[in-house]
Amino acid sequence: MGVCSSACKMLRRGKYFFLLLLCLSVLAWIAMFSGDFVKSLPVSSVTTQALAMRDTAHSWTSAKDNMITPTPIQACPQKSPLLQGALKLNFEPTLTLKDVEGENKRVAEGQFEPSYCTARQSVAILIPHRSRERHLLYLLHHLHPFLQRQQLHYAVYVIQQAGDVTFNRAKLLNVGYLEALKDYNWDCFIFHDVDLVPENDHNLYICDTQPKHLVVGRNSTGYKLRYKGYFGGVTAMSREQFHQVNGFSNAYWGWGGEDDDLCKRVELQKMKIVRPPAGIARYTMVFHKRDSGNEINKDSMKLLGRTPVVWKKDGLNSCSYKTLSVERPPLYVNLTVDIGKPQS
Ligand code: UDH
Ligand code: MN
Repeated sequence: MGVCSSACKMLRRGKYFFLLLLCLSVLAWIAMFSGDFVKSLPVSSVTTQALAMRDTAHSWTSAKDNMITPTPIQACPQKSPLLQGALKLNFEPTLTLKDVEGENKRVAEGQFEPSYCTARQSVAILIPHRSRERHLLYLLHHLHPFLQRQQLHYAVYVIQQAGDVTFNRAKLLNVGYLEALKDYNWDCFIFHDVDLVPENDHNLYICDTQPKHLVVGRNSTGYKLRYKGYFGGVTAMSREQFHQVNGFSNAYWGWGGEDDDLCKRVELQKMKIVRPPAGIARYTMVFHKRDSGNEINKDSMKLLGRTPVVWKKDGLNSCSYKTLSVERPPLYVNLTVDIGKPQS
């Protein structure tokens, strides 16, 4: 009996140990296949390709409205794992709109939203435009993948000035801001020349606590800031910042001055323009000559002098225009507007 009892004890202990092992492996198996395990993986450990596969485009009655997307989704990481840094740009003369649409199947009506995480900001890109179709094509070709790698919820708006009256970049951008807000309560606005293509996707198209100037350098100026205080080309302002300065002046017809005027408005509000590092905020400007209908504005100095006096009543709150059409092809919202003509 003495011999048997110690052997039996050993056997019984072995049985309990085996049972414990079995329980542990069942638990581990359940955890492996539950959604929580997948969700708790850091985003950066999911491959780029897998992220791209899970992206979807959303129509205007998007995920947020009709709850198509399963919730909750985690906020996108501070730094997107999809960024590539310096980019190789290409300007193929044979590129067509169909090609660019084919490359961006997940963009619908100019809009995109990542489905694997909640974008940190919703951003409207506003492009003033008239008769620069080739430049627009090159910009769309580069900008859509660039913005998707930044994991933004965004939409691209092209604001077309109808007719052949002198061009007014600033007023078109005011119109873009007002019209885009009818679609969605965008957090951030990027005011974007059609011919400037960003060279590095670390140049983030998001808004800061201060107005942000994104073009420190461009190929055509030897990658140097054009002049101290320059605030043109591509700028980012939050919905509130732009509202606070009453937007752009509507009074600048022709080339020049409207960006300096916006800079003055920002300074009058005691805001401070910030810029990303020069090595990142680099652009290629597609070569072009001065457009007819956008001659140098000879009144710009005079107008700049009166900015502190008139800014409160010349801007978003006095921007009168007529929307002629709103089209929504796959890659952008196409607004055609009659913005009137210079007073004289
Ligand atoms: N724009 C148009 N159509 C026009 C005029 C202007 O779409 O007819 C828009 C477009 O978004 C453009 C922006 O307004 O990028 C600014 O105009 P711009 O590109 O003509 O201004 P920039 O300062 O050039 O680049 C000024 C004249 C260049 C002369 C070059 C001679 N060396
Ligand atoms: Mn230009």
